[in-house]
Amino acid sequence: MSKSALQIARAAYQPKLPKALRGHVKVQEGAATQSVADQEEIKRLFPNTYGMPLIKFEAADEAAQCPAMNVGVILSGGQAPGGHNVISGLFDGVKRIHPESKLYGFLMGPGGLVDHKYIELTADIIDEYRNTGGFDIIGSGRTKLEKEDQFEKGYEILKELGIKALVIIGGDDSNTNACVLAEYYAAKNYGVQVIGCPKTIDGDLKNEMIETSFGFDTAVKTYSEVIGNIERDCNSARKYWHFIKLMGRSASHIALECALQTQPNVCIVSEEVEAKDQSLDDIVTYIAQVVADRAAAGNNFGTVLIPEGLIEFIPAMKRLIAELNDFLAANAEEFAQVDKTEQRNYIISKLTPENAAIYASLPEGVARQLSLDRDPHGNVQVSLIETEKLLSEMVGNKLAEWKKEGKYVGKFAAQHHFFGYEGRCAAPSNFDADYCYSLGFAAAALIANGKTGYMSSIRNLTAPAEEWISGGVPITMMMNMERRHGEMKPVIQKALVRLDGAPFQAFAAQREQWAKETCYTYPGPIQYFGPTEVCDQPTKTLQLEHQK
Ligand code: FBP
Repeated sequence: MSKSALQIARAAYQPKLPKALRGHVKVQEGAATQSVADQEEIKRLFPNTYGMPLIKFEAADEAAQCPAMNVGVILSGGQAPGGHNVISGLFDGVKRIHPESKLYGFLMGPGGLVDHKYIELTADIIDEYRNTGGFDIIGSGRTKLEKEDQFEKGYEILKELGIKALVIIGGDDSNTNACVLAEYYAAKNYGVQVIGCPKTIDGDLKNEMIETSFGFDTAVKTYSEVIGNIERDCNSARKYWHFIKLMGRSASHIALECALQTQPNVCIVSEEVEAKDQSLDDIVTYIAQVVADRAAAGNNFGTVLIPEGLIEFIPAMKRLIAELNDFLAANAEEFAQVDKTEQRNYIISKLTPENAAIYASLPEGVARQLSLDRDPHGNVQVSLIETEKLLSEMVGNKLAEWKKEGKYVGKFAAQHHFFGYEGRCAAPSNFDADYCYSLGFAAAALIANGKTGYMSSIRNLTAPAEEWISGGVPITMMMNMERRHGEMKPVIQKALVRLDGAPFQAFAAQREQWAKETCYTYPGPIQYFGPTEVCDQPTKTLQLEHQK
């Protein structure tokens, strides 16, 4: 396989570990935990894994005696930079515990466990993937592990390979699966532990104990580089408005972090739209006003950041999508029989009058996208909805009206971009390379200490890596009950952007100035070698959240 100069140099990078994981490790157990909400219900559903204590690792003088152990690993859901380092940290961790330990990778996501598709991850394979982006070492997939027959099929292969523990590297949905599986194997006394790892570029798997999900750092830095480049082009040519949609299925963390890094003229934050009960027209009017004000000052250019999940946060749209989700889950077969040209009318005829009216008012393309297949977790595939085009078209229409009324004089020409896949497999930043390697290493220590139903956790992330705190958090602690596929299910609570949080407050304090003036900042590409202030900085979100 031919390699770039950076790949070769980067292969030699030794990720930094917290001090407690550098030598022998001992466990310190904290207080018992409870779920963030719906305690009684979660406790009833997870009798074996509810209420376990928080775990913190500390340096020990002597090695604990631990036999060789076979461990399995699964990459689940969307790619996120650093996944390969979680696996290499896990590999090095289990080998350090006992050199005869083995690591097996299940192929193409949780489906690999059910279908018994796997490879043994040997040192040669691991060395090829250290510090690289992507999930291609074993591939990923979105199969939802939720049925007993899947758990049993999985157990067959785990037993055959003598696997003591399974590590599931995934987002909120996949870690929910990990917890359900941990509970099931514990209830059956199968002797298989399950450990989760917090992955998602979306940054919405976080709480007091999980400060950030891995991959967010690299993805936002990759997008911010390109947004900065576009801003510089925009400020040079002075003739375009760039509408940039940014990935992040639900929460706006990515858009907000990119705004803090690049200071665009507009950034929409979905959580604010919801809190202020804004309509699509309110958002369009706000953007059009910024365009008109800049035009009045002679600036017919600008940049607008739009979070991918926006549509679902506009309250009226949210009500529509919720009804559509339930309706399509219950009537999937009947809907599939309806002729494509009739689907729109069919849906309109089935919805409540309020939602039918909104659905009917949507442009054809957006309406169609809302009725497309859900992902296996029941989510609308928001990355397919072209919100950037929808908004720029509606802004253009509003400006045309204002022009007739004499309220706007200027030119409006739009360019559209969608950044998502461009960042999901980028070579991990030093932060993600170190964080992920440490997460993998901590997962190995949790396994060696017999833990199940835990998520690997590394905290104190704005400090230098050696001061990071490693341990484990019971997954049930992060759970609540939510409506999915028309039924109430236990799931990990998603962390949305908090409007009273420091990152949003910092943005809100500056956005008026960014709208009027041209305050762009240009972060440039991720640097892997060089001064620590250039190479090792965590995101602004993390820095602001830690500035208490
Ligand atoms: P995860 O939640 O699995 O990490 O995936 C996040 C994400 O990158 C979202 O930002 C995006 O909406 C989605 O995946 C797209 O996934 P796919 O390419 O499978 O449609």
